Amino acid sequence: MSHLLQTDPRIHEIIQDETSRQINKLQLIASENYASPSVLEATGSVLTNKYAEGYPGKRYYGGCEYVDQAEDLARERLMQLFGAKYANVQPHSGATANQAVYFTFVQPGDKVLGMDLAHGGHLTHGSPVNFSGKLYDISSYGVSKESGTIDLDEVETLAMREKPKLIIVGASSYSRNIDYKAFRDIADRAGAFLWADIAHPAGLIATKLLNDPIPHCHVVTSTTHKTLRGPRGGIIMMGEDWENPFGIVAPKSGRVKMMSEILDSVVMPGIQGGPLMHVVAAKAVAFGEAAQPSFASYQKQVKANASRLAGLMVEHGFNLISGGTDNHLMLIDLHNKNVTGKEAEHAMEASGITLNKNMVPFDDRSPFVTSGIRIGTAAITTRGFREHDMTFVADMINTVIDNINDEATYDRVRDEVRTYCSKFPLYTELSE
Ligand code: DSN
Repeated sequence: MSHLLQTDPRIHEIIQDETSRQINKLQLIASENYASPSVLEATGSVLTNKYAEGYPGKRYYGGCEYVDQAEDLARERLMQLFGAKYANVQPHSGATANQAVYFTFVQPGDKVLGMDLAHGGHLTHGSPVNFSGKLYDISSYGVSKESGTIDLDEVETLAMREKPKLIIVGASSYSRNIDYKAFRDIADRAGAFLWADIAHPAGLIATKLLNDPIPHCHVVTSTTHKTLRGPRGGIIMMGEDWENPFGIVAPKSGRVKMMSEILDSVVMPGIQGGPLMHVVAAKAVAFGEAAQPSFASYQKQVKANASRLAGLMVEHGFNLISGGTDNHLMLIDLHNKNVTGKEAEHAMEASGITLNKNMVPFDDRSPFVTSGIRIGTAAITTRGFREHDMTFVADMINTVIDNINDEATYDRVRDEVRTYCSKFPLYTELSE
């Protein structure tokens, strides 16, 4: 950072402020984590200078001998981690990885069935404000009002009625284990491809703490920066490679192209140009870290922390959608506390606790207000929080909700949070 301090003190200051924010506040956003110093180092490396359109051994630019090695390592490590036969590590983001799946498996106007964003789905799973909702004929399933869990009967009814070409399974605020095999049975009966988006639980799936989608889905996408704890980015995987069923052949030989070839060409040159090779290298670092025994222990702790925190929140009288959690997150309906998601997010932020407002299933408020909050344990577990620390986390959240609009409470909680966080040093080499 010494160069930046000299050449651009304003940006240097902003980065230092953000570092302090991440260190001194409770980071409970379920889609965030703290990447390791090694991941940060690779992300900030000279690989950012290299253009490498194409794939290893088949680039449109010279000088790719080293970035080729980084991309090969990233792909090999990722396939090993998830037991996949195909991986593409170039998507700049989860949204881009998802776009590649749409462009590979369906045509504009085709029917697609995905989880409703308001019930826990993802923006790119058919929201009307996203390209997915604009380009495709989307039907959405949700959770049961009674149980708060995915209503497989509804999924099956919709699938058999709509006969979508593609079914998407995966969520951004769903706290339960997903039965990918049941989804595959439904997809087979409806004649649909099945695609799992595991952006949120990827780390827990890689360490076998949740059901494995790879054997049951035609294609799997993820981001790399949530529970997987890598740099920001996207990935695409398949458990098997197979000849494409769309009649796409190689121009000269007439050979039927494999799905891997089609997915690769949809990512580049179809959607993206030059891959971000510094990020690809950082993905390789993260996948290497995820293969270590310490990563499995970390994921177990993420899950144990979420489970303990969920239990404590219930004891404090909070209403958890589905009653608890199997993964790293929980979704809380604040109706019984007479607080909106927006008010809660604001109050928490003022108190040194960072989380996000979130729609709850069957919400009667807009996405800008919402009736819920989402809490995740991936980041605080990285910095060393254990189950007994969840008592502090639950008590602080409960205190703020019980004292909404009381600035004195916010000030007191913020001081307590800062003191508590100081017991868990983080990024010591990056702080001033
Ligand atoms: N925006 C990400 C999240 O917060 O879950 C993915 O949808």
